[in-house]
Amino acid sequence: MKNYTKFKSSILLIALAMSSQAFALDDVGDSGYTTAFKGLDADNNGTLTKTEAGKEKLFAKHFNVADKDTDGTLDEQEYTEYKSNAEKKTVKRVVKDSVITSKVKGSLLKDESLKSLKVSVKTNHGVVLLSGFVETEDQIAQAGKIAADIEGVKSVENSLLLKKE
Ligand SMILES: [Ca+2]
Ligand SMILES: [Ca+2]
Repeated sequence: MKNYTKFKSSILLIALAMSSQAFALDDVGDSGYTTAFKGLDADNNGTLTKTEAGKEKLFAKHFNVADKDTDGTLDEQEYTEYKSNAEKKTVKRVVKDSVITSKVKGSLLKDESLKSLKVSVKTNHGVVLLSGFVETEDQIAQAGKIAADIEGVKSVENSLLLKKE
């Protein structure tokens, strides 16, 4: 039985990794950037001012970082480089978060005192949120400890509650 659970969670991990990979390849194609760049370049002069680029949230926040040669405008290369890096980072983070969620779920299932309980696990930026109902204070603490021990976990928000009799 134990082996079966282990097997199941590895399959899940592989499936997750594969679907995220496909998503990454689809999403980070080059063709979209030129279209988006032209869409922002309101006066059609081939560069983006802070106001033009600022229509995208990413550049409203990080215009100065994206403007590598600090000439006060973004050319298409600066725009594409910054945006594709930011998108890759997002994809990586989402993959990391799903891997953490799977690992936490897997470890909770392996724990004798917790495996029969329905604990919901969510991960956002490495922060794991545990929620659901358990039977004892020990189970709350144990689930929190298990989650905190998983590689890549920054912190645990333990919102587990005791079941009312
Ligand atoms: Ca322009
Ligand atoms: Ca520039």
